[in-house]
Amino acid sequence: MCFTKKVEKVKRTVGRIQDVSKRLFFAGAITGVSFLTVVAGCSSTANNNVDNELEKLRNSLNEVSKDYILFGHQDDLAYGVGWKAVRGNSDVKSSAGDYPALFGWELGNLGDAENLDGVPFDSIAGYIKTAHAMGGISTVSWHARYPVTNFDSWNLTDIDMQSILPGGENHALFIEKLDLLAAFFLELKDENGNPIPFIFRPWHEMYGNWFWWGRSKCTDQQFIDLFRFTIDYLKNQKNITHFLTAFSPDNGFDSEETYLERYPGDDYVDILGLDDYGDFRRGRLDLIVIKLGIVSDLAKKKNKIAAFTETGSDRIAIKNWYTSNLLQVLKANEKTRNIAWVMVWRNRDLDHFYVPPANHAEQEDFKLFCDDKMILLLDEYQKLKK
Ligand code: BMA
Repeated sequence: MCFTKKVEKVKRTVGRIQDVSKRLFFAGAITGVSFLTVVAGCSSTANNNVDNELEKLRNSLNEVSKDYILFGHQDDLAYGVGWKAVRGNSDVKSSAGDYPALFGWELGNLGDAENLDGVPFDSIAGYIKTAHAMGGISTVSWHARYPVTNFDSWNLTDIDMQSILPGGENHALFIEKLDLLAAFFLELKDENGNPIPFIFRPWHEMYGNWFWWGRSKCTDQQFIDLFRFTIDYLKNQKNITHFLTAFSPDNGFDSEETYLERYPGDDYVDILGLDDYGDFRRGRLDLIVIKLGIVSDLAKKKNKIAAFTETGSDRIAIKNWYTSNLLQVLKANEKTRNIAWVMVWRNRDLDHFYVPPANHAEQEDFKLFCDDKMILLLDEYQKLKK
């Protein structure tokens, strides 16, 4: 069934699921056992194969991180500067000769036919399958609409986080969004029908004030509840287990303690990330090195994977940004070298891009960056796996 049809099916069944969810939650509240704990038992039958594939992905990232850093690009196969939906196209490939090893995708506006950047959800599922077939890794972010008003992620009007959490009067509307998410994730299967392992990076940049799940719109505890409920619901209620979860703060922290203020807990997180554009813009490479160091140290202590989950210089406004900024930061020390991947944001057009398209003045610098022994594109990553 194509994803759009599946969405319709989800919408039809959502009322029934909400009822079950409410009953379970309230039953749990009465007995003192969270309903998520109750349904957790159901997932013990989780397919071993799924677990194996997920462990392979985790191990692969751990192995890579010892000596290399994978290069990733948002929406790489979907469009680039001057093209859209051309099979096989990629701005990273046209510029540096190979596809990225990691591909970022975005699920904002789930429930519509297209995501918030105009990419059909059916196509996104297809790109994730293609990326997997090529041996690449997909990471998925979700600029979710606020479930009550359906305003976009950046709209901070009328946010009442408590109302969408378990027990809140709008919780059912949140469940409706999670069901759409679950339906999409269930579509992610390879040609043999096996679930494709991927990285889910929800509720990112939670220390900023630009998203409805940011600092100004919810308490740390409410954020943690939101994050935990999302993961618990997918895993325990929907039995979706073929993903690693990334915790992906923006640069608004300066110590392990402040990095962890909204951390949902070790049981909920596999990857510790950092999204940082601002420190590059301000020329504060020193701060990025410190922040990546904090992430890397914590990952080591907690036996997690560290990653530079989002970064870039829009329109490559900083000359030779790839070698004079990004590579310097990544090579700064043992800690920064220990991150598993770095991902830059999307190439919409010449007014908004992060990978220089072919023949752009920054192409040579980008190639130099990609040629560095530490940085892996797709082909090099495949060779390493063998
Ligand atoms: C932002 C910009 C927006 C886009 C959003 C979600 O950084 O690229 O144009 O809609 O990410 O992908």
